[in-house]
Amino acid sequence: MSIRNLLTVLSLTLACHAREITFPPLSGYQQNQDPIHDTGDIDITTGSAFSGLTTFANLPHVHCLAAEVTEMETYDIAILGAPFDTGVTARPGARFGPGGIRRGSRRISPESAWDIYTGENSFLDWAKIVDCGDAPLTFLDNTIALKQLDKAHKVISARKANSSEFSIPRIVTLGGDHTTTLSALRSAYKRWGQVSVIHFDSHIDTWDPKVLGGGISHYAGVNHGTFLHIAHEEGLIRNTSIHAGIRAPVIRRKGDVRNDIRCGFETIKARDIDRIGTYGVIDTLKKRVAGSKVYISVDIDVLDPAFAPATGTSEVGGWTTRELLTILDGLSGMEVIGADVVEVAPIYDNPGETTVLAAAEVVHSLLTLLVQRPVKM
Ligand SMILES: *[C@@H]1O[C@H](CO)[C@@H](O)[C@H](O)[C@H]1NC(C)=O
Ligand SMILES: *[C@@H]1O[C@H](CO)[C@@H](O)[C@H](O)[C@H]1NC(C)=O
Ligand SMILES: [Mn+2]
Repeated sequence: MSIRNLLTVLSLTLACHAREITFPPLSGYQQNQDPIHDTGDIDITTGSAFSGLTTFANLPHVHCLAAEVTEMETYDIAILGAPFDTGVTARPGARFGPGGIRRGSRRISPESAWDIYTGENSFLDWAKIVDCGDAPLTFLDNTIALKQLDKAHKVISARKANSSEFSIPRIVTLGGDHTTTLSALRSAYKRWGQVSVIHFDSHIDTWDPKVLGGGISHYAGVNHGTFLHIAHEEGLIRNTSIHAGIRAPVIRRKGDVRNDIRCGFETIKARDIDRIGTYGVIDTLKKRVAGSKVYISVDIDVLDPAFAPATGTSEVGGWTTRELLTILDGLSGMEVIGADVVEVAPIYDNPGETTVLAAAEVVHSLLTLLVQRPVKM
C-alpha cells in the first residue's frame, strides 16, 4: 500500500469514528425507504435459477407417475431420473447421477436459453418439457429395480401428449448406471418398434453375460456392460446401430468384436476423431442410422477423465466436452425417439462441478434434438 493510500484509509477510518461521514443519497427505488423494514416493492413471486427445488434446467415438475393425470399436467418431453448403480463393474455412485445432473443444470433458465450457435431456444418452442423427478427404484434387487424402471418408462410414454399433433411423449433419462438404458430401449421398442442406437461410450457394452461377469448367474449377467447384448437378444435394436468414442480394451481379442458386430454395431474409435474430425464423426453416424428411428445413449465416460472425472469406469484418451457437443448438435434432423445420459457419479466430481456441468449441457443438446425433429408414429 502506498503512503497516499494509507493516509486515505486512515482519514476515512478517523472520519467514521468521528461519525462525520455523510452517505450519498440512495438511488432509485431505494430512496425514501427504510432499507431494513420496508420490502413493499420487492417481487419474490417468481424464482431465480438458484431458488426453489432443483429440477432439470428449472423446468416445471410434474408427478408423471401419479395414478391420475389432469389436463394441466400433460407434456411432450419428460426428464426422468433413474437412480440405480448396482449393475456396475467398477466404482459405484451413479445412483446420485440424476441429482448431480440437475445440480449441474441450475444456471440453465428456460426463458433465457437462446443458443448462440443456432439462435434457437428449445425450451420456448412447440414442445412442453417437464421434469418427472426420479423413478422409485429399489437398491436391494436389480431385477425388481429394472422392472420398476420398465414400468416407469411405460407409464410416462403412455401419457397423452400436450401437443395434439405428436401424440407420444418422449423421455430423456438421467442415469443411473448404463444398465438403465435397457428399460428405455424396451419401452422405446413398444412405442416405436426397433430403433438404431447411437451409443457414445468408451466401452462397447455388448459383452456376452458369459464373458463379462463369468456367467455366474442370470442376475449377475444383467449389468452395465452387457445391456446392449441383451437388447439385441430381446430384438429391441436394429443392426444399423453404432458406437462412438470407443477406446477401452476388450476381454476376448476377437470374440468380443465379432459379437459386437453380431449385435448390430459399427464402431467409431476415440482416436478416429484425430483423422476424420467432428464432422467426419457426424457424417459416419448419420449414414449408419439413415432412415431409421434413433435412440441416443451418452455414457459420460465417452469424455476424457479431464472433462468428466465423475464416472465409474474412467478411460483416458477420450473426447473433449466441446467435441461431444459439436457432434450432438450435428445430429440435428434425426428422428430421435429417446435419449439418456448415464454413469454420472457425482461423488468423484471436483469443486468446479466439471462433470455435472458437462452432463447437463449434453442433456440440453439432446432435448434440442428432440424439439428440432418432432416424430410422428
Ligand atoms: C400445451 O397445450 C396447450 C393447449 O393445446 C397450448 O396452448 C400450449 O401452448 C402447449 N404448451 C406448450 C409449451 O407448447
Ligand atoms: C441388417 O439385417 C438385414 C436383414 O436382417 C440385412 O438385409 C442388412 O444387410 C443388415 N444390415 C447391416 C448394416 O448389417
Ligand atoms: Mn457404458
